[in-house]
Amino acid sequence: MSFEQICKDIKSLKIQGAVNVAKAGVQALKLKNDPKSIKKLINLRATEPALRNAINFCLKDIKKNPDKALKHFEETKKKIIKIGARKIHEGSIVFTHCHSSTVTGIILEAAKTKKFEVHCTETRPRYQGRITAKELSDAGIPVTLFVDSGARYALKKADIMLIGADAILSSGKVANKIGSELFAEIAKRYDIPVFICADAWKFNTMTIWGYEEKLERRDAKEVWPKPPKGVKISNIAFELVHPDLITGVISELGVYNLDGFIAEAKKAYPWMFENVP
Ligand code: RUB
Repeated sequence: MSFEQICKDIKSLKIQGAVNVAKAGVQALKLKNDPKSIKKLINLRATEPALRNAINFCLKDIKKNPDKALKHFEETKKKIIKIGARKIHEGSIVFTHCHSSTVTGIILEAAKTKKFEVHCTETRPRYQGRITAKELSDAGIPVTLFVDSGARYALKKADIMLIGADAILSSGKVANKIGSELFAEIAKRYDIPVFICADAWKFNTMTIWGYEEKLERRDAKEVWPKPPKGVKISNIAFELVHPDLITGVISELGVYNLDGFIAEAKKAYPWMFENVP
């Protein structure tokens, strides 16, 4: 695939989910790594520190590091999946939102030895919940898809909420698909543990230095192609989940609360913390 095609597929969400976006970004970087192309890659989607961290890592040694970065994502995914699968118990109901390859990986792994159900929300406006529902149902896992506003019904009987992450900030807040905090609040009300399942390269170290993680705003036409004149449309792709709502982060470094996760990330990937502005 060409550099331009990869960029187009990331922008249009044909390639979606933070890890897939980061991996595709690394493939694109292998094709073109001049400053203009790097800038283009980094700005394809806001709220994607895994992509930015992967690019920074690759630029340290452009010959060797792109393959190392791809290997990183493969190996960490395996670890996260193993750890995460232990959190799913026989006979339980797992709630998830949107499509996170990390979460579906965990669910597929758990389904090798346990029987349980999945409730997922459709994820307006781009319906990534359907990708989740199809992937899991194709694997023989019982799945029920709910409209987003049916999340309370979906969560009421759930035992665990597993969601992915696009960005983890120094404040402990986690950016994930719009709706994530709303649903985490409902989960808290019913005492359902909420786990963030994420590769530690999703930590935005620049937030330590006061920079903000921008939340992507997408085209209004995704929500309503031809709205009546005068109707304003908000199409914010992500929202920040408050750390109070998060039981733990399941990453390749283990299961930790947000502070523990950040401390472990610092030990494991010191290079990520080197960019002091
Ligand atoms: C996808 C989304 C996912 C995270 C994590 O949003 O919010 O939960 O990216 O995914 P979009 P993964 O469809 O807008 O990219 O675990 O695969 O990195």
